[in-house]
Amino acid sequence: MISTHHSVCPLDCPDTCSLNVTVEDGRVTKVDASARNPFTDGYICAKVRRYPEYMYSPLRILQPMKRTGAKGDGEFQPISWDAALTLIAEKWRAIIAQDGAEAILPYHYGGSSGVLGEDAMDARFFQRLGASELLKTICAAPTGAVSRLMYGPMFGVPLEDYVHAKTILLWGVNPSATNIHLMPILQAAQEQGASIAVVDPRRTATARRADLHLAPKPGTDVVLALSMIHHLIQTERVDRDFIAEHVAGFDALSKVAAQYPITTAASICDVDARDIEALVDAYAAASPAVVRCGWGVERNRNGGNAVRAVLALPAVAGKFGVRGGGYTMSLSKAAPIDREAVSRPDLRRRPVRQINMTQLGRVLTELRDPPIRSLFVYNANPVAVTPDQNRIIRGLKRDDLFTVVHDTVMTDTARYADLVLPAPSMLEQPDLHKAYGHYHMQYSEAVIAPLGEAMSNHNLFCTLAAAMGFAEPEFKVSAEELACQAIDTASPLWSAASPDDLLRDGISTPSLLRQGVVQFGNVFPATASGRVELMAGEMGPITYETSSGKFPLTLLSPASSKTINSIFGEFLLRDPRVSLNTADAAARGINEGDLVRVHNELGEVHVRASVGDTIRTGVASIPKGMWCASSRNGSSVTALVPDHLTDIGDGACFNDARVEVERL
Ligand SMILES: Nc1nc2c(c(=O)[nH]1)N[C@H]1C(S)=C(S)[C@@H](COP(=O)(O)OP(=O)(O)OC[C@H]3O[C@@H](n4cnc5c(=O)[nH]c(N)nc54)[C@H](O)[C@@H]3O)O[C@H]1N2
Ligand SMILES: Nc1nc2c(c(=O)[nH]1)N[C@H]1C(S)=C(S)[C@@H](COP(=O)(O)OP(=O)(O)OC[C@H]3O[C@@H](n4cnc5c(=O)[nH]c(N)nc54)[C@H](O)[C@@H]3O)O[C@H]1N2
Ligand code: SF4
Ligand SMILES: [Mo]
Repeated sequence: MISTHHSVCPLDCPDTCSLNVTVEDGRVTKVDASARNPFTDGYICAKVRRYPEYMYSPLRILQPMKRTGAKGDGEFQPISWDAALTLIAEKWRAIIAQDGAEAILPYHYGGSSGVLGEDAMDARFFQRLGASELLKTICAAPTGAVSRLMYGPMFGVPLEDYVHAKTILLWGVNPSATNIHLMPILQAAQEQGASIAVVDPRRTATARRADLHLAPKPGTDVVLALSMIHHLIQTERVDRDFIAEHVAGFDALSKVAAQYPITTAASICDVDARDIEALVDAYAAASPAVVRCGWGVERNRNGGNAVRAVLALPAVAGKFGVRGGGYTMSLSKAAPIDREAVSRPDLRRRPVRQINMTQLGRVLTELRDPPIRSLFVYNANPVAVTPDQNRIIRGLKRDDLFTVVHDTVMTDTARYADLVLPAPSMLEQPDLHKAYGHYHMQYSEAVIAPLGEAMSNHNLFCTLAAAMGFAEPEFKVSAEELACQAIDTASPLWSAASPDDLLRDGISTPSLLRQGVVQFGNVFPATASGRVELMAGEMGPITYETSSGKFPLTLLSPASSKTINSIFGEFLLRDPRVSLNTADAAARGINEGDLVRVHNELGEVHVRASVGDTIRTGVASIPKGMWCASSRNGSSVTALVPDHLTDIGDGACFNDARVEVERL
């Protein structure tokens, strides 16, 4: 029997596509686009079209399993759910009696889940347990902190409205891989005369389409943006009226910007001064002009201040007040979700310590009072995605650490678990979906029942609550009930009559979107002053630190079209390459396809080289999300990534890695 079903892709991608899923005799055979979500109508990415391969892969975890070999060997034997739950409850009771509940650490990043998959029943459970709290800093911490402190935040320009813009500035973002439904909008804008500028050290497919491409040294964006601001001031192209009425901190910002005349910035960023001028001209002259600030900007020690300087541009140049003008960051904060109703922080009985997820290796190997005795990993694959892989592995190998991993497939992290628990794929569970690239809210039912003995996050944490003896009614709600509780019907972005309508129709489009979102037209900063706070105290002074160290190349590890973070890496990114500029490769005697050793003080990764002009000199790049088995030496790119934190927001500095590359 063949049937087709609506679903939604919850993977950590801005697009959150609506899907059409074909099921034949109970088996998913095809995943394709559906017209339900107008933003993503027409097509989906190639990787999710191959989702059935992922669902039915030999690495799929279908039942609970207990470790039999050494940690990391990946040898397990099946056990029953009852036995698994009893084991967890026994271990945790013993740990709590000895060291307290803060010796237990949940490790998760909900990017690849909907609203029900993360910070929902799981949060209720770990708060009630009294476990240490995880600070989710691995992505979007600097952008999130800065946009909140400067703008409150303010609802962003919808990507659909880029078609109205005359200049589009894509800063540290590569939608050709990471936000594919923006690409046709960019093309339509260009056809209507818009000019597109890209700031990226790599010559990405997005950059190749642009009218202007600046390839600064990584980590120098704060200098570049400040020099643009200074040049705008010097050439009297700032909007003094707008600043007087709506901006705080302009004079202080101007003073810092004055340290970076264009010639100084050109030398620090290693770009042509004329290109900076051209960028300022293109931006200043056009209206509407919009800035898409990406996540590539934030992932280095200067990342917070870089985002701050980039987000200052529209305020200084007076680019607000017109449809298609202003800035866009993540749109998900605007979603009509009542976070507290979902996660119930009131279930926590006493304050607990907070632990920065970016420094997991350090946490597992150094933290005391109490040390982490049990790690519960779900919605995350830290061995593959978190800085300082070798240190994380050293921590995971500790004999006195009880590690549980709940995942869909046997990841690089799951191999180190004492207990592995089976999670359903995205097509085997209901979820409520907000997006960070559009404003539509969506809901999806399970398309098929969970494979094997897989248990959704929601059901698992309800079950664990029962196993730990938590009697509160908060642990006895169904996923559908929680979805209804989650919706904030008082939000200006909620427009359906009731949550039930969304559960029935599968999509709800906010009426604000139908009217058009206009920054400083119908949406405003949510700061206490109501102004744009360029120098908000919590951000500290504007700083710029140069990158140094004994290794000559900066290693980037941005997203590729092959994976979503590490998801699909096991079969779509089997031969990751390190990209090198032709000059850097020649200086090292490296040719296209050579097997090379990329190394620094933290580790080494053996992969093949890809040589050309798609990356600037002094910079190397390996795609994020590769699995350990995809390199010749069993290490993946995060083995090279240091675990220091960003200037604002305490985020991860993936792109601060410094390496040398040599032929093997
Ligand atoms: N196909 C696919 N799509 C994805 C993802 C994925 O893994 N695969 N991941 C999703 C997630 S979780 C996120 S957060 C987003 C991220 O999506 P993007 O915002 O596009 O972020 P990145 O891929 O990290 O980096 C974007 C670009 O920034 C450049 N860059 C690196 N360092 C610097 C710098 O110092 N300055 C400047 N100006 N540019 C720099 C990189 O070369 C890269 O081309 O994408 C989401 N979409
Ligand atoms: N080198 C490098 N590394 C990076 C970055 C970088 O720029 N460079 N960027 C980072 C970014 S942007 C991000 S957002 C993080 C992402 O970090 P993570 O969110 O940890 O990465 P994912 O690979 O998406 O891992 C999600 C895991 O959850 C599992 N999963 C999926 N559905 C479910 C479910 O329903 N239940 C459970 N229990 N598990 C499920 C998936 O199989 C997968 O193993 O990685 C970061 N890592
Ligand atoms: S990963 Fe992104 S583009 Fe691909 S189907 Fe999911 S939401 Fe759409
Ligand atoms: Mo991310």
